[in-house]
Amino acid sequence: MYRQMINLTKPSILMNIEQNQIEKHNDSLLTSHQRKLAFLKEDWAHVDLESVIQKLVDFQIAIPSWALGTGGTRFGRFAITGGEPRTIEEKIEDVGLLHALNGASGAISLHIPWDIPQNAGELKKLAAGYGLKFDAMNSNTFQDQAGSAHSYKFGSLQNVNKAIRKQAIEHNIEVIKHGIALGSDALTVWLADGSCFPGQLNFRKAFENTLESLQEIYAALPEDWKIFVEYKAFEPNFYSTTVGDWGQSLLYASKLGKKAYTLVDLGHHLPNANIEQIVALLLMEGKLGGFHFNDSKYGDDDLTAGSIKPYQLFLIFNELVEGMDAKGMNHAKDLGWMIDASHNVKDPLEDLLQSVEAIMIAYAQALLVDRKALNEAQDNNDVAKAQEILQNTFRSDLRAIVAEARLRAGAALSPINLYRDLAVRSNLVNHRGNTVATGL
Ligand code: LRH
Ligand code: MN
Repeated sequence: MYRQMINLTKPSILMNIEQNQIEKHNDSLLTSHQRKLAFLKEDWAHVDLESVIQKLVDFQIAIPSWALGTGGTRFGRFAITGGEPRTIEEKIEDVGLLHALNGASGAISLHIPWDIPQNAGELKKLAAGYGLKFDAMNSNTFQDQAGSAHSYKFGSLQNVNKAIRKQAIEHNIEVIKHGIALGSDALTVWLADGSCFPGQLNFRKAFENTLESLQEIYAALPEDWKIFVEYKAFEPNFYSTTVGDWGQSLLYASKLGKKAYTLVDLGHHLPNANIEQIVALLLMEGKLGGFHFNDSKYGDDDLTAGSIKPYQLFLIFNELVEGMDAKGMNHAKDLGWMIDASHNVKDPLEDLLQSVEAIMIAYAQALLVDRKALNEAQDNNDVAKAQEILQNTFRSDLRAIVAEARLRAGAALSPINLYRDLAVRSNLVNHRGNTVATGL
């Protein structure tokens, strides 16, 4: 059992999930789980399921610190029943809780200044107590901070005003310093920069200012760090975005150097974009850094991963497994796996448990695609056969394999049921009150 139980020593600890509670829960579900698993083992006897399950155990998805409370839109924010984390310590507690339940949420991704660490050493110890590490740090030059000298109304790294660019560069360097103290090894830069009307912006100058600014930030990166350039088609600017698509992000990352990569947020594409093809090409170029998983029907809806387009999520993982194996990459370590979601109508912790489950299922399906047969079908232009191979795996219920990985990691067979059976939310409310978290 690699994960320490949540300890009671810390006064702010409100909710602990004892190992015996997880074991009692698992015991109640074990017979049906083992029956389903035995059925799958028979069905997939031609595959090394043990290595698939081990890959699932090793696969960890970072939880965004800004998505542990209720999200909202410009039209409103309807808080859940309360119990939202008030401090960075309570956010780490909540991610620790998720990790105790599913064994697959072993990292938290912080957003500065929403989560400025006061005592990095203490935080590292607290996080380690839950088996958590600090994933990519996120800077924020899309909101003006109280007391800041300059406004980002007309952009940050692109801004025509050198002093404003300098302020944004210094902020990113500050974020790197926080990350170094926490043991993180990556910086995600998402820029809201762009324009709302034709004529407002000189696109070439905006690109050159942004690149020059990113080069200063890049120069401040420790040798073993990565910088993820996150692209987005629109919002909050609605005519142009200065890092607007994968091509522009790839251009920046290629001009910056070997520590720079692109970051794919699934909700940041124009309608009907073929994201799995984008992923395949960025991976081929060695410039895919990581993901912000979520789902969407229209814009940057930040909905639960796999809740709207589960087949697309599977097709993305299908390209990831094919592309990573082609490069001999380590699935769990060589790319940044993060969720970026916002919860307007669901309990944030339940929503995050569902997102992790959907991602693990898509990964399991991709690991079970018969690559040899698929390559043969592709080489023979046997289109129907190729589709059969993919859809056969997608239509297979592999939940017992994902559950088995949790069981072996010391987590719960059914995280969301245990979350409810232990009345975690009402415990949080009793302890924290009707609190609202910082973040989006
Ligand atoms: C921008 C984004 C970015 C974060 C923000 C919270 O839409 O995806 O990754 O900084 O959401
Ligand atoms: Mn994002």
